[in-house]
Amino acid sequence: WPNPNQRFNNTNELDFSCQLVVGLENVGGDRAKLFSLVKEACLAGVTVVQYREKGTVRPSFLEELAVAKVLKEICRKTKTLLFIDDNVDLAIAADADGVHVGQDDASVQSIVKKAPELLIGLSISTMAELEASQAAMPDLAYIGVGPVFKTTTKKDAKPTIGLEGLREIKEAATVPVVAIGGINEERAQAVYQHGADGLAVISAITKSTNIAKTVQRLCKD
Ligand code: TZP
Ligand code: MG
Repeated sequence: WPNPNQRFNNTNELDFSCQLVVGLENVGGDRAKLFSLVKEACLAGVTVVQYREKGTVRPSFLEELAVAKVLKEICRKTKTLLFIDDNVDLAIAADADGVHVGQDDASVQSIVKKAPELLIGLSISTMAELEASQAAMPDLAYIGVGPVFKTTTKKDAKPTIGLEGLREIKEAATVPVVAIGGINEERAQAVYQHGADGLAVISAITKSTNIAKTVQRLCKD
């Protein structure tokens, strides 16, 4: 893959194979639990952590910044990439590695202009969205594709695309494809077999009773 960003001069450092997406709402608002969970997941081999606050009660910018800075410190120790969902200013302030945006968030062009050092991930749910995003591809580190399966974690999730939808998007994609939505240990193999370069999960890890084992089973080696 071409290196979308000068921050990392070695493209081998960019491993988008195994992403934990998580925020306080996924751990009952418990900061200590969030930090211990992320630490355990990083030690177990997660390659990207995406800090995502989407709860009905949104923490303030400063609260999110305090959390993000701790996450950055945890990720730094295991050389895990830290992405921030949506919030470019937070990603800059926390010195995160990247930002993940959806179709309705800041445009890729505006992020590149504002923070050229940030890696960018973009959510794609349909072939039409992929086609509409062609101009942005050279600036993207990866695309998050899904929901592949039904998810109960994201309330406003788009319709599921299934494994065949994933394969169709993968075949047309020119950047790494990270599958998301309802992925668990049992489904991970099928997701890779349908072309995914990596996967991203919330509940498979946040609800796991054995994070090390779960990450081993989820993540391609
Ligand atoms: N985007 C598409 S589905 C989803 C997001 C953030 C939620 C994934 O959560 P889970 O628990 O892995 O299905
Ligand atoms: Mg978003």
